[in-house]
Amino acid sequence: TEVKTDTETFIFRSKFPDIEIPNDQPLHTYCFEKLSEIADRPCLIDGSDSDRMYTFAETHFLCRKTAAGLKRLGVKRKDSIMVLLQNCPEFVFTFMAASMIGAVTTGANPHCTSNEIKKQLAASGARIIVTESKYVEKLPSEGVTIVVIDTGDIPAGCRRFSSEFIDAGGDFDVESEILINSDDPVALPFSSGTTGLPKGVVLTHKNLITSIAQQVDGENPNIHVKPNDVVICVLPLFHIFSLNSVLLCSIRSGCTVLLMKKFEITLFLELIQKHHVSIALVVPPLVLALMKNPKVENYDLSSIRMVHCGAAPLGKDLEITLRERLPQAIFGQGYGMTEAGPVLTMCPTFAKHPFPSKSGSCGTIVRNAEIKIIDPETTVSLRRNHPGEICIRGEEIMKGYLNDPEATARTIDADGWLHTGDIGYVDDDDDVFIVNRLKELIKVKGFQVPPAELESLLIGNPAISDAAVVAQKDEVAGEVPVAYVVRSERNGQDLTEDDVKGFISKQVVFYKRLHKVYFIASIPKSSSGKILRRKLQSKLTNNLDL
Ligand code: 4UW
Repeated sequence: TEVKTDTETFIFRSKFPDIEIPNDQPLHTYCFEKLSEIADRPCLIDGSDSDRMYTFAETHFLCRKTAAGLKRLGVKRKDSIMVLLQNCPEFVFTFMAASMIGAVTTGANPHCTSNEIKKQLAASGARIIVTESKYVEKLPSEGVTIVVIDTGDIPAGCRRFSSEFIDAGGDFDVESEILINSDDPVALPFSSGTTGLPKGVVLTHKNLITSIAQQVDGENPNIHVKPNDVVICVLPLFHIFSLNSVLLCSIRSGCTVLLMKKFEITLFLELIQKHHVSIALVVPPLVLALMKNPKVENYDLSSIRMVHCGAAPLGKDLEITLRERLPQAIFGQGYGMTEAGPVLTMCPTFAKHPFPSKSGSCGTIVRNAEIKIIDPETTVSLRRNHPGEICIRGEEIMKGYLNDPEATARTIDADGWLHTGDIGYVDDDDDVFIVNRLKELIKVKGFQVPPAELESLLIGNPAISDAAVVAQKDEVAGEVPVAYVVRSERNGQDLTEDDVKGFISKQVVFYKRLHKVYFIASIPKSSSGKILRRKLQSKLTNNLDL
């Protein structure tokens, strides 16, 4: 529905009616609300550990034990802890335990380099890290308490998850021990937003409850998850897509989450067949891998009834192939952004009483939220069918960037609108289409690659006097980063493409590596010194000489 207000703002809302959202309680209380009714049902299955199963009662108990353990280690309300793990039950126990004691979890990618992890650690202020022995060498040797989940030998100075949290101490009284305000932070994912370096995104109990409810609550949930559903959790839990839409939405709905450490096609297919997986949440490169691999033919995937894709644009051909291969499944997209808590729009065909969705659309606006589309130049609000910057307002959007009021003010305006940096439009049926990205962010396999981060590393090389990083389209990854580099007159004459690529590879996680380096005489900039990315981007697309 389009409502024209006095100030000439066209506001778009969901085609589903708003619902009551109980967002004035702690996140864990909300997620486990039906615990007593579903205590004996399977909550987690560890697909990487001989399919070990944890019921809802066991999961809740182990979360409480972990909460008691974290408290013994001195973690207090509003403290941060870091989880540096691939998907595993201990990730879930630690996240929920932190919620129970009013602490905030920052999930980090274990593939990141030591420097990247230390930056996130410093920015988040976390003093406790839950990880695996093999990642300990990437961590500082002092000033932090390291808890490892391994059962074998562990590095000196580390504590063991099982003995520290599970086997030791008493239970934790969730109801009475710690007072949590619904505006307290509970998750701290990192995102570069529309510009600059990665920043901590403060998501509160209220934000996450609102977002989960917008997806799975109410008489006609936008995503109809049933208690006997099995949801495959292959996307990494340190990214908000998986944490929120896979894990937390499933716990709230009382269905089973099948955890996978990482995407490996044979195991993925085996697990789907064996556990009758009914819901798969995926990103476009995973769809591509599935559709291209002949092994898919050898497995029975008929249990899949819903495929939910997002985090990057999905090509039309891929969508068609997927629909052909899994004709029994409802296929649709969601559109998320870490700062938006994260879901802005969701496929209406996933609903209990569904609406049809259109190919290429990323769904309809979630309930209890408002979207407006503005002209990026004039900020004037636009009508239906006119592409412009997508802005969203609602109780699900982040409280702000951690310790960065300026970046927060650039992203959330005085009227509470979060500016996404994405270009899209709302059509006559309230379906949302994303057509472009205004912000500098590059998305590689759904992961964020902030150009500013690579540029600052490049400029740190004495053989480079200036640099700019932009996205290049890629069939497999969606986009990949490429660099324009100005050789330094004094030290850079012999600098080669491989030198530059190698210099970056050493310092960043694999998906941030440069795919191509173009040497250039100078970086085009505006009078205020901003890199003219569009100019470089169009040179790249049109293969123009520089
Ligand atoms: N089509 C085109 C899309 C799309 C897209 C995102 O890393 P972030 O900050 O966050 C995410 C979150 C994705 C997500 C979360 C929960 C959920 O249910 C869901 O449904 C599938 C998806 O990706 O990156 C945010 C940026 O990623 C782009 C867009 O530019 C956005 O600002 N993006 N989804 N369907 N582009």
